[in-house]
Amino acid sequence: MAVKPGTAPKGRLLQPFAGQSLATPPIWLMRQAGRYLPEYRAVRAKAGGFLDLVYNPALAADVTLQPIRRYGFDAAILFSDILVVPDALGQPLRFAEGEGPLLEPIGDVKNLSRLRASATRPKFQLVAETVQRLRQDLPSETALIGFCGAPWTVATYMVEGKGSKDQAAARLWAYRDRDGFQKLIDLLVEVSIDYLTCQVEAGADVLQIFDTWAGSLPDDEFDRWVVEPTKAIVAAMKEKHPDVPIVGFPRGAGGAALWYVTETGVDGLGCDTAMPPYMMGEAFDGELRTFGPTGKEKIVIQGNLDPLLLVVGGPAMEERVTEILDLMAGKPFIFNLGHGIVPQTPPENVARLVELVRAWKAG
Ligand code: 1CP
Repeated sequence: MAVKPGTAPKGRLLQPFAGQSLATPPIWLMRQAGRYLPEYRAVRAKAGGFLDLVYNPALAADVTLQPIRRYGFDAAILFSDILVVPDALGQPLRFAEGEGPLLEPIGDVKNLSRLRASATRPKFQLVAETVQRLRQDLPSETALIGFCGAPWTVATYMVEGKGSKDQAAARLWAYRDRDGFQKLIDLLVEVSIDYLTCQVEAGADVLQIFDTWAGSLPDDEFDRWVVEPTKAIVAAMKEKHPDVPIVGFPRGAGGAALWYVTETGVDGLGCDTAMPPYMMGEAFDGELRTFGPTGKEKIVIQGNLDPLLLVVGGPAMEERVTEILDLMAGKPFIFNLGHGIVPQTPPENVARLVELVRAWKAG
């Protein structure tokens, strides 16, 4: 059914944000479009490079829809990448086969003058076009999730020039020249707000902020580079679009996740694989009530099956899925993984997972 922007009937994914816990929680999975699907590999081969796919609205919309056609998830997530932001700013990105993302590293504050917020328009426009197409082609009950990388995580790639195991280059810069690094973060806050606004205005229903490397910082730095920039993005988005829920995914935040929630004002917390389900359930609920005046006594919890259990499948996966569902019964909850689907995941295990979650009822 064709749906005009802004007129989409609100699907199951949005109900937990309205404070409703469903008998059967909604489900979508991080990286639900990707290399584990043969139909993705076919379109990817046709497109050429990964970025040729991202910047081709017809193909990007098509791969976004692939997991919806196959599994009927409650949400589609825009097919794009968090590194579109540096690319659009003028730090060219490429994906070398089998190597992940490569950018020319930004060594210090002097290089920032090469980046221009005003240069982002043409590439953001292509992403907006993908969102508009999706708004038309998605089933009316399927929510559309837009996203960006959090400034800290995006900065780690911009400074290192690639993925790294400890994000050392960005951490060192932040310690050596706090004011210079702050300039990069401020630029990313500004451009991320723009990028998310573009997606919402084109038809995204929910937003997620991916902070994959939030866990590499000690508490004072976490506050400075994870909490503060995210808070600024959430505040700006709430001012423009108060009805669009925002999920934060501060991967690896551990005990600081509660601080993150109360300070940033996100509506939902994406929990990573290591977050104990008892914290997601009882502890968060109780503590949020004790900490009080966030106006968010209930936040939506999203998570957190280990993606490797989805590779293994069978009783090991099924037991853990039931455990998570039982613990989260009666709470505003969205079933997801604790991180993205990995390429070696058998597609039939994903089908089984969806079947299990859909068959489960709060007892
Ligand atoms: O070869 C291929 O086809 C590319 C693999 C791939 C895919 C499918 C990349 C390269 N990006 C994506 C899509 C993507 N990336 C989405 C689309 C929507 C979906 O979830 O289905 C999203 C939300 C992302 C977000 C993303 N990109 C993050 C944050 C979430 C996370 O997984 O931690 C990060 C860190 C990236 C950077 C990135 N892009 C691609 C790769 C391989 C990486 C990771 C690099 C590294 O190892 O550090």
